[in-house]
Amino acid sequence: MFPPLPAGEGRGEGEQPHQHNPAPINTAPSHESASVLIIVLWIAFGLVSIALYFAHSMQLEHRAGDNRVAAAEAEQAILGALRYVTYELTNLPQPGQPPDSTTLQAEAIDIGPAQYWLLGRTNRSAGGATSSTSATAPTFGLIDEASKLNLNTATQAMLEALPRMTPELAAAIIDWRDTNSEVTPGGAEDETYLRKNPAYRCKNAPFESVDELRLVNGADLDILYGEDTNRNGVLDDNENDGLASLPDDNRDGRLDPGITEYVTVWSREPNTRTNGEPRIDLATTGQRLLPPLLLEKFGAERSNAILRRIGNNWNFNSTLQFYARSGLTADEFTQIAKDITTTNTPFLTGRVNVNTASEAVLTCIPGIGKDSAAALVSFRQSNPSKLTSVAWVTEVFDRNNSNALDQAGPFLTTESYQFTADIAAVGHYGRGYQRVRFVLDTTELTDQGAPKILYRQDLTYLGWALGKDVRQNLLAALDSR
Ligand SMILES: [Ca+2]
Ligand SMILES: [Ca+2]
Ligand SMILES: [Ca+2]
Ligand SMILES: [Ca+2]
Repeated sequence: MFPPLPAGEGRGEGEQPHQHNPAPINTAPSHESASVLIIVLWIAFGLVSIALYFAHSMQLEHRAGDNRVAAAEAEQAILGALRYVTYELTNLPQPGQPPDSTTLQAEAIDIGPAQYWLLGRTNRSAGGATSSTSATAPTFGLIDEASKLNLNTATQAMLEALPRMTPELAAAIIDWRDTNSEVTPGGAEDETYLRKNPAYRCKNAPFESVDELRLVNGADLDILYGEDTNRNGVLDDNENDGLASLPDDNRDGRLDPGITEYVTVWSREPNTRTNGEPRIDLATTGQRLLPPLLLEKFGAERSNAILRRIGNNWNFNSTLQFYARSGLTADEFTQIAKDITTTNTPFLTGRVNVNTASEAVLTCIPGIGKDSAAALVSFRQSNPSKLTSVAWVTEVFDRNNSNALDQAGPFLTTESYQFTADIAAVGHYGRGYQRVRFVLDTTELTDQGAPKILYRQDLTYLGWALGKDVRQNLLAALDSR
C-alpha cells in the first residue's frame, strides 16, 4: 500500500506544471542578458579606450602646440633683442668703443611672456678674459669681434700659436685664402680637396665666415670647438666629466675651447677721422698735415719739440711705433690717435683690440708671446683708466724694446666696430628655448642708418647654453606660480 500522496505532490503532468520547472523558464533569458551585458561592456570598454586614446593624443597635441607657441614667443623675443642691440649700436656714445657693459640690458630681459639673454664672454668687455676660462656661469653682453684673430689677415705663425691649432691646419688656412695654388708646406690646395668625397675646390679667396673653416683640410670638430660643444664660452657639466658624456674632455675644471672661440673674419676699422675725412697718412701727407694738427692741439712750443724729435724719417710701420719715437705723452697721443695712420686703404682690416682680446689671442701676436700676453691682461685689469689708446702697451713692454713694439704695433688697436649678439630666449614658463647668433657691423650701415647684419646663425640645435643658474631660476619661478 502506498501512502496517499499529499495534494499537489502527484506526478501528474497536468498538475501545477509551473512548480516543477521554474528554472528552465528563467535561465534562458538570463544567459541572453549576460551575453548582451558582456557585449555592452566590451563596447563601453572600447569607447572608453578610444576616448582615452583621443584625450591622450589631444593632450600631447596641446602640449606640442603649447611648446610651439612658446618657441614662437622666444623667436619674437630674439627679434626684439636684435632691435634693441641695433639701437644701442646705432647710438654708441663713442664710435669704435663697445656699448657700456654695465648698462646694457643683457640678462633675463622680459619681452611679454618671453625672456632673452645676450651670451657674452667672461670679463672680456670689462678687460678680463684670463687664460683660465673656468667660469661655469655665462657672462652676459656683446662679443667684440676685434678681440679675435682675423682668419684673413693673420700670418701662418700667428695662426699656429692658437691653442689646439696644428701646423697643417694653419698652412691649409693660408692656402684656402691665398689666390695662388702653390701648396704651403703641410697645407692643401685643389689636389687635396678634389680627392675628397664629395670633391670640391680650394677657395683661393678670403673667408666669408668662421664656419667656412669646416671645409678646410685638417679642421676636425675637436680643433674647431674643443670642449665647448655648445659654444657658450662656459664650462658646462658634460664638458668636465671626461667620457661620461660627450664631449671627451680632460676633466681639468677649465674650459679648453677650440679655435673658433678665438678667430673672426669680420674685424675692420674705418681709416677715417671722427669727422669722416681720411686720416693723416704719416708717410705721405704727414709732413704737411701733422704740424698744423699738433700746433692746434698742443701749442707752438710743444709742437716744435715733437717735430724736432720726429726729424726727417716719417716712415712708421704703425702709429704705436710713431708714438714711441715721437716722444708724445700717452695723453697727447690719445688726442690725435684717431687722426693719424700708417696706411692709406679705406679700412684697416684684422687688427686686434688689445683692450678686449683674451690672453690666448694676444699670445699669437708677434712681439708679444705668452709672457707679455699675461702681463698685458693683468695691466689692463688694474689700470682701466689708461686704456684710451694703444700707448699703454709701452708701459708693459719696455719702451726701449723697440723690437717687440715694432713687431706688435701693426696688429694692435683699441677700437672695435663689429659685435656678435648671441641671443638666447625662452617663451612662457621657460619653454620653447631658441638661440640665434648675429654679427653686426657698425662700419656698414643700412638705409635706415643702422649697423648691417653680416651673419645670422641659428644655434638652437646646440642645446641649452645659459648654464645651471638660469635653468634653476626658471624652474623656481614655475614652482612659485
Ligand atoms: Ca690657394
Ligand atoms: Ca660650454
Ligand atoms: Ca664629457
Ligand atoms: Ca678642460
